[in-house]
Amino acid sequence: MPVISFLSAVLFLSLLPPCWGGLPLVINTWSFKDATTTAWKTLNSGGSILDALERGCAQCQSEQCDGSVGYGGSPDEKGETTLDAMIMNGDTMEVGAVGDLRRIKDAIGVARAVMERTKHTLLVGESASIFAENMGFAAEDLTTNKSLDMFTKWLNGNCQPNYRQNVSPDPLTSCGPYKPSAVLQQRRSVQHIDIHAHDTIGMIVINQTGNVAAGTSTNGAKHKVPGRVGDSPIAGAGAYADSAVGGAAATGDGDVMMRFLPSYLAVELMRTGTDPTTACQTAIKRIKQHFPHFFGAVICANTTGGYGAACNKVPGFSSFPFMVYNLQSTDPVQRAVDCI
Ligand code: SD4
Repeated sequence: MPVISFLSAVLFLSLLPPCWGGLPLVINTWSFKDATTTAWKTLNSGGSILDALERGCAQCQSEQCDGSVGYGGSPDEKGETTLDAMIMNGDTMEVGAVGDLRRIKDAIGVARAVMERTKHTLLVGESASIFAENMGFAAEDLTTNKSLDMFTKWLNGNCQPNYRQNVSPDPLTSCGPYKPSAVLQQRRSVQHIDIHAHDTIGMIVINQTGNVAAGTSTNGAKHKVPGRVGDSPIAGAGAYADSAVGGAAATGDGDVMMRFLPSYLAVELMRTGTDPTTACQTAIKRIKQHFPHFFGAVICANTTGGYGAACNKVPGFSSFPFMVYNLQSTDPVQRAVDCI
């Protein structure tokens, strides 16, 4: 290579942001390394972006990543574990998702079946489970000794904390059954997800030619009201992908975050040329304006291989780890951002 073009190549590389490593790229929330590796290997052995996304998230489901993905975690008020998941194809803008899925372990697999084997986008609850069984997914009990133990301790502690408000008897001291209270408080408080029992997997996969898939899998919020569906299976909230731009995925207080469609907002900002880190920060700041104490983080990546993340600083959560796999290393690398 002539000296001039070598120097200009060096100059070009030095001008690139630090969070850049070209394509392909796999990035996911938290330190779920095996999920990253599985997605990367799937992509590099000829699998599609959807295969990589599905297998990466499925890895976390079977490992029960941090107890908050897959079976046997986050029991609801009745002690049952229910699952939310989604997958989005940024080439076709197709989405498949499941919410409040019961008795089926492979939530991301069912989400993909919704996308590929129906004309719908989101199936929920008991009917989603029946759909899954009909599609060949095994029905199993999602309860484990650990989730049973968590549930029993919660019951013995007067069902604290819980997600009820404006009901009687007082949800701060009782297990119900609840009835609507006579007076409705005007400014209702937010029940935060336990930041020590969090960790939805949100993943973005971008192949060599810039095709993007994004998705999520989670068992949601611990001690949720039965029937609750969080942000993870909602397109634009839990994740979003557009192969013209990039992808984003979110984790945290889903009940709050889903009102702001942070993944959609981040992708739209990147569409206008905003770099991934700033796009993620803006999505977090938008929520923070209204809910300063929400717990949450967003990851973002664009089709040139740039990536970034942001999180909201709250007590006990000042930095957010995420995994990145690209051609710059032979293993997935854990990165972290300081929360804002
Ligand atoms: C939910 N967003 O169901 C998920 C939970 C989560 O970190 O991501 N926790 O609200």
